[in-house]
Amino acid sequence: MCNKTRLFFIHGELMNTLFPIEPMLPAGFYYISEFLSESEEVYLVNTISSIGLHTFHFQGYEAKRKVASFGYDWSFDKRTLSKGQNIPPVLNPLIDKVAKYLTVTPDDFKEVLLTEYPVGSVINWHRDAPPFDIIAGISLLTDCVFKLRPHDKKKQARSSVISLPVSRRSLYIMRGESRTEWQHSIAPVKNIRYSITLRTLKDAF
Ligand SMILES: O=C(O)CCC(=O)C(=O)O
Repeated sequence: MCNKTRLFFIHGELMNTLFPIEPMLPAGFYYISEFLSESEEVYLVNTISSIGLHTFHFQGYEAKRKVASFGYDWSFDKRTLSKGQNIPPVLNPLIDKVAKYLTVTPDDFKEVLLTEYPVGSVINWHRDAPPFDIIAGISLLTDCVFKLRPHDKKKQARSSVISLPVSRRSLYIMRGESRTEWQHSIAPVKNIRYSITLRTLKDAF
């Protein structure tokens, strides 16, 4: 279920070493530290600050985090996918960079979600929305603890939780088993954190 080998990228190539490391990550989960330069981070933080985010609501509950969604938006309440506002062109340099890294086309990213986590806020355990395929997450402003646990309740135990330190300016990728068989959450953040989540759509949607 887990990659028992170390995964890292050299010049965009995914490499495996023979040496197991902790934490072991679910299959399909990749983490790339320092994906962005400091100046790219400043550009994106200024961009997000200039875009109006709104409080996230879920089943009548108001979360502390704020969001803005562009492209296709999944409503967790209605369980429907709808076309929202166009993706702002100011985000194109980031989308191009992530697309190049993953060898997909920029247009494959059909949703961009901007999220602001105020101090102490979280995202609770969940699997990503069903219509999406590849999830690419960029972290800005502060580090966080990104947690993964099996989706199957029978496999959930304290010992099955993986806690991965995720640094500002990093990129994580979730696809395959890490999307379907695992849930993820983010522990309360110590400082304000922004994230940018890029999503491709499954062929069926
Ligand atoms: O902020 C993040 O990196 C996680 C975002 C996430 O899990 C979500 O929007 O469903």
